[in-house]
Amino acid sequence: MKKLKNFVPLLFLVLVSSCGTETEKPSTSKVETKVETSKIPTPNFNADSAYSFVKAQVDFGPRTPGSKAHAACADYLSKKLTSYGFEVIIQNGTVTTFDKKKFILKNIIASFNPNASTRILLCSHWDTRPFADRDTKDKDKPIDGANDGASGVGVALEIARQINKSSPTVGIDIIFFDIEDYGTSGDDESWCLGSQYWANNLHKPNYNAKFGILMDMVGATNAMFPKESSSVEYASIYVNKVWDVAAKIGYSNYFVPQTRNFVGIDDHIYVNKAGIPCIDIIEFNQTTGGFGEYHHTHKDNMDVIDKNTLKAVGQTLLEVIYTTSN
Ligand code: AHN
Ligand code: ZN
Repeated sequence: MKKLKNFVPLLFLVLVSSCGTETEKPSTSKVETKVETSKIPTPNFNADSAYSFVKAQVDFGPRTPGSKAHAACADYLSKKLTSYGFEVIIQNGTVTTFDKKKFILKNIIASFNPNASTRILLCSHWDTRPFADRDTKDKDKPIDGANDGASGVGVALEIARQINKSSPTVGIDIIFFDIEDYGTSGDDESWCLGSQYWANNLHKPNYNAKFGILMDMVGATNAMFPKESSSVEYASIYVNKVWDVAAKIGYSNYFVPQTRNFVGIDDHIYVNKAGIPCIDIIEFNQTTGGFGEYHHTHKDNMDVIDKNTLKAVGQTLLEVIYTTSN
């Protein structure tokens, strides 16, 4: 009897402790698996597809304000985004260019997961410069704008295609700004008419996004994207986030971790003025100390577009999107 009395609590203790370890272990590993499976894997950015989206725009001809190609391309972009599950609106507004011409601009604005409160804004301009003022010949003719315009839009369309196949937890907005490239040097406000119009007339009252990423000239061979100085000034945490992600997935040869002061004016300035921290991924050319040789010349055609560069930018942005949580 005495022996049994001593034995019972001992047995009880053994049972309790073994029970404890048995229930603890599976529950810990259950939590771990749950965390792992709840992370949506980052899709694989398809550079062939992005390239075809760049080419489709160039095939319309130069998308200069007021042209048939411009109208047809607006229709194409809005239909593409709709087909990828985005709610699309076209913001129309009348603007006057530096040479006193009036145009009705079309900002193409698309939302995925429209009810998600944490949102990432991707943007690019989709118009083409109507003159090749940095060329030596045919300066008054419009350019193809394969890199300056079509490349950023092409990357954004491929991102749209991928997120439609596997929805991220955050909401995504895409804005293709119009009439960015009808400016004249020395007059900062003559550029970026679409983004200026949007900043003064938000498409939704109190529209907000956690941060924005502008893509400008993101398709040329061996492009280098140093950190652009206005982006660092306005939104350094997001510059560092994007460049760190690029380094982590092996693209620091494109996303060079140095700051360069070389842009001055671009659509991200007006997105920042609208209260959304926005960075600019824009090519810096070491030889010219500014834009690439093709910039605002007839060389800005499909020959400058390189799938490896589209891939580096697109995969980095997909990784940013799928590692941002609500
Ligand atoms: C200026 O040339 C002043 N800003 C560059 C904005 C731009 C034009 N990006 C592409 N084309
Ligand atoms: Zn330009």
